[in-house]
Amino acid sequence: MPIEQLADRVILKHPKGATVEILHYGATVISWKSPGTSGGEPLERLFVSSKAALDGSKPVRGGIPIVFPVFGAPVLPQFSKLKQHGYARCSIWNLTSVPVDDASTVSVKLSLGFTPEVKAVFDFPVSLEYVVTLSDRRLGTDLRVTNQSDKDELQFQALFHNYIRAPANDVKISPLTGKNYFDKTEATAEAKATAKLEQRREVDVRKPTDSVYVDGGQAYEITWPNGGIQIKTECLKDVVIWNPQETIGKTIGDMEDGGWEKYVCVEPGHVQGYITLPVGGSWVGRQTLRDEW
Ligand code: TA6
Repeated sequence: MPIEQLADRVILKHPKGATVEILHYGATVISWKSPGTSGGEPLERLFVSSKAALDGSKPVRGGIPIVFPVFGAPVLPQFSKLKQHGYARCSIWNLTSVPVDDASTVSVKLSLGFTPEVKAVFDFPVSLEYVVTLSDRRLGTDLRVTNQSDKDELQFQALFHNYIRAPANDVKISPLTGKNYFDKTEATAEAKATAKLEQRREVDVRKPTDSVYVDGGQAYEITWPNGGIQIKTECLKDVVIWNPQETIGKTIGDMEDGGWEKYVCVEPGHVQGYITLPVGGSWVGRQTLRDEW
């Protein structure tokens, strides 16, 4: 299956019309098009703001940024030099393996080692490998983290910050009933740190939403009239649901006008607590997105 290598990105093309574009910067998936049930012209399934920088000057506002090794602002002292959401989304990754092509899927692998840029902000030898797999109606992303230290454990968080293209005010997300979550839109630190119980059968984002569901599950359905995306996960116990709505959306510099209306972020990850890897240990977190199942 065709693979196109451009200076700043890799493009995979499936014979049934699906395509995926991955920037070397952040290994950010910036486009996934798939034909859906109609089998017609492939549709874009991800949102990228028209004001997003794609030149490596700042993390991409949209697509699938990779959050590693810390979600949000750093708390642990060893992460103190890192910016919000860590370094993976703002480092240049290398294409390390040619596509694996088995007639129904095509995959590429990008890697990020302990480069001088990473060393400058993170004092821990780690290797990251990211495999993106495209089939006719599915997109898979697998992140492998290996602790390359010869003496220390590695603690980290990881998350796929999926910007799902969808009419935000019509979106419903399930199943999250009965799950505990932390509501980051609360005003005080105490309220932010107090778990709430999700009672809705279907979660919506019709008010500003920034919720961290703990042990959210392994599969999520995001539906809206005439559309939907299903996400299945492995080793990603939590899920974050984010949409800023208009008032906060307007304050985001690289958000296009009205951009908040065009997406919902549904972000599987391990972000409540940390994963601990022994010397030489590896961890893989995986998600598969499926269009209009
Ligand atoms: O995952 C949700 C979140 O952490 C929100 O709190 C929100 O601010 C968003 O990510 C975007 O973060 P960014 O650093 O990309 O502006």
